[in-house]
Amino acid sequence: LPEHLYSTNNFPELKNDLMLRAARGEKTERVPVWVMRQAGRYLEEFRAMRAENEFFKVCQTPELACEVTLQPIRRFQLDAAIIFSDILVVPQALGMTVEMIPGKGPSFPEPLKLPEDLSKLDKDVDVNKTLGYVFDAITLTRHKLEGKVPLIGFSGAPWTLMCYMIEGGGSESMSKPKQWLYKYEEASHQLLNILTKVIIDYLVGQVIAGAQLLQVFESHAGHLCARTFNTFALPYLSIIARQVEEKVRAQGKEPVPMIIFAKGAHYAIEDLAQSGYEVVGLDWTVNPKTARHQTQGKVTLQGNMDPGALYASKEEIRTIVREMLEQFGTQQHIANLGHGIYPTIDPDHVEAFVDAVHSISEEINLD
Ligand code: 1CP
Repeated sequence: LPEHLYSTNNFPELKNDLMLRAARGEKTERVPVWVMRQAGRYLEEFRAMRAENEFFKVCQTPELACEVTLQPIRRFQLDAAIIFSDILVVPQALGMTVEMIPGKGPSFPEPLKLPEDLSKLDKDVDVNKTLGYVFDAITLTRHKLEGKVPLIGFSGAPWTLMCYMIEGGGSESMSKPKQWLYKYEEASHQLLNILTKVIIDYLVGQVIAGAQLLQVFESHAGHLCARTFNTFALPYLSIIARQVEEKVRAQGKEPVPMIIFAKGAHYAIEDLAQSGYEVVGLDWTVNPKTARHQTQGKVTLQGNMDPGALYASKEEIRTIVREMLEQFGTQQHIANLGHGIYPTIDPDHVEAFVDAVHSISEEINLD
């Protein structure tokens, strides 16, 4: 590929800044919309790509990751792209093996079992060496997007990554990492600190590479309670927001808006609104009006249609979107699903969702 596509100095001018304005709490003429897991298995062009390439090979090859990132942008009037990668590239950077098993999901052949296993991690990872492929994918994608929409970078949050590193994969209960919280409190904090450090470097690197917003996925907040969230999740999330901003500035760059999506953290919405993030993502179990009341205009809210609602008819989807937009109000809102899209969703229904957000939010704003 030509050298200039890996240069961070000459990005095309951004033509659609709705997401950025909404994230900063500025006025928008309509509600911006993107979809968690908008690049993924519900798209046939993604499945075709995956049939030819192993999952982490797609992540590790900037041209392939860029292509998959652009697939939903070509189909739908989305207001942001999200770089194609996975939260589990961070445990890989720390030296752990992660495999993606078809039909099952991610699997760690050697998960962490006891506190002494922490010594096996490469604690002083240089993210430019271990995760430079993500930075290259981001830079390339910024060029290929031609300024159409902004590009979101992301990372898993410390507790969520700790879950996978100890549990060894997805789980109903996350009982193994939860045992660590109650049996090995000190080692838990050691691990969370190791993760926080690399996540900060990783997110800063993404901004330097060209990411225009950042989302932190605390996907397993729902396995915690208010007490354990306040001890093992929230302090690290706050440090990440603060230090990413500071370190981006120290490198002579403008900080970007940050989104925290803590799935299942309905008990922590007030605290999350004061944790240093511009945007708080809500899962579909949260009542938008309650969240507005709890956050008092301090942050922009993102979400939160039930991903299952995409199984409804297109007419019904419009009705559900209208109700959602009326509940949120059309300012300080970024429309999204309340979690990732399921692989069995019809792409035409995604289009119906996106188009409904556009037309209905514009209509409400004109009233
Ligand atoms: O074979 C395949 O193609 C696997 C499916 C798949 C995809 C498309 C996985 C495995 N990861 C991804 C991409 C991905 N993962 C993105 C891409 C960008 C986009 O949104 O379009 C993102 C942002 C993620 C983030 C991610 N990975 C999260 C956080 C979001 C969430 O869903 O809460 C989590 C928890 C993961 C772990 C993971 N990776 C893949 C799966 C199936 C899982 C979940 C495992 C589990 O807990 O059961």
